[in-house]
Amino acid sequence: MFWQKELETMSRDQLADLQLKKLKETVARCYHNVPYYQKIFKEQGILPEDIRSLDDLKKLPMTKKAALRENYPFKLLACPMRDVVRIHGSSGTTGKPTMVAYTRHDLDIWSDCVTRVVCAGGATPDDVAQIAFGYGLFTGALGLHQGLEKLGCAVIPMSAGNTEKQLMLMQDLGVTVLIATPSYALYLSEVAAQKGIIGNLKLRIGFFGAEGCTPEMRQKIEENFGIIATDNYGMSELTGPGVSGECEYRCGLHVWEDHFIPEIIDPETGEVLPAGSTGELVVTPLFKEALPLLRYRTGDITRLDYSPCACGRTHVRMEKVQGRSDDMMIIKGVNVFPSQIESVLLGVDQVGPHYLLILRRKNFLDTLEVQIELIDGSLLEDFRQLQALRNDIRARLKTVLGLDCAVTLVNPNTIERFQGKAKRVVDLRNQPEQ
Ligand code: DLL
Repeated sequence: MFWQKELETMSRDQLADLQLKKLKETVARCYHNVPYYQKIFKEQGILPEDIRSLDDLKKLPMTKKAALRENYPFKLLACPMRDVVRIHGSSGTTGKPTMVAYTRHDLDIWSDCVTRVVCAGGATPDDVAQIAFGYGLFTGALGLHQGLEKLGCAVIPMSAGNTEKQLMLMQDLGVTVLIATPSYALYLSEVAAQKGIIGNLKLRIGFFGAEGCTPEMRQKIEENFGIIATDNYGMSELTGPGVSGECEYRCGLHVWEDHFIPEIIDPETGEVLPAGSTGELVVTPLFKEALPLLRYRTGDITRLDYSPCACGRTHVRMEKVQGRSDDMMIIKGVNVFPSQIESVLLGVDQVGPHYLLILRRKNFLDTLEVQIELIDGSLLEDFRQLQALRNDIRARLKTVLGLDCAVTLVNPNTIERFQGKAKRVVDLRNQPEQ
């Protein structure tokens, strides 16, 4: 189902014309209203009039998260505060959050983008949607909330946590659509199975995002719940969820190109890479009045596929995010993404999907310990089998990563579960040796 069919299926030529028009407006807005950008433009000798084609995008400076931090809270605002109607902030981490602001127009476009995502993934006004993202500064909950409500779903603003109550409402209210991080969805599915209530649920679609999810993890959630799980992507600086989402063919996430221009760059050199290359996603939003950003470096690693999609949408598809460039662990010189490890672990029958990656430094050398829960804890009593399983996992990891890791098998239900974004990497390398 389409939300804005004309816009979602417009020809690539029309799309390019629209992008250029909106890019010129965005650049002018940044130049005239945001001293930070005006200064850079002057230093680099660029004027808004220099943007005559989409190719001229390359002339524009890229923006990093540091710019938002340095201009905390609102020095990058391009409108008077009285025009701002909503404020969100980046989730988690330490220090001051990165604040983002929206005018009424920004909220309107944002919610349309999210409605496109949920329609593409199969939601309809008949659905009852439970939102298990935390409501607050995080854009996930209110973002999906607005989009689903705009579509006409019955939205339950449950927020994160309180797993028992989540499941009770899912059962009692006949919830058909679940919104959560994949890690929390997995946990919910496990608890539902333990309680023997899966058969009572009417769940049919999951909209999972805000963190990565390997195909293996997705399959596990789908099997547990008996649903279709779709992936959607976004980040607060770009607006929140709704930057891209999967259609029914699930062959990449359509980026709403009438509102966002995506590029792929080499994260090391910043050079724009040719179509089809894997690299860091850089996005220029084209509609933001309150906080316009030019060529924002997302830090997320993916690739773009411009080939036509069977659904009829003409907007480019981005591959599932492989990880963040700053997620990448460099261990003994080897580049390792947590998602690679997750794929290996989920291919082993005897272990469950909950794991922890612990990085340590011993004698100036980095080591990686992979802790993973056994499905059957009684295996811990059988030394021989345990050893064989540990060696098997170690060998599989070595084949994929080219790296020797320590594997620790632990009892079921001993590794922490997450209600928001999962934190699976524990980096102890800068702590005294242990
Ligand atoms: O996570 C926005 C969002 C909420 C997207 C709900 C989808 C659903 P932030 O908190 O600013 O915003 O975090 C943005 O989360 O740069 C990615 O690294 C990661 N991320 C978001 N969606 C996905 C996804 C929201 N589908 C950061 N797959 C981004 C992988 C994702 N990573």
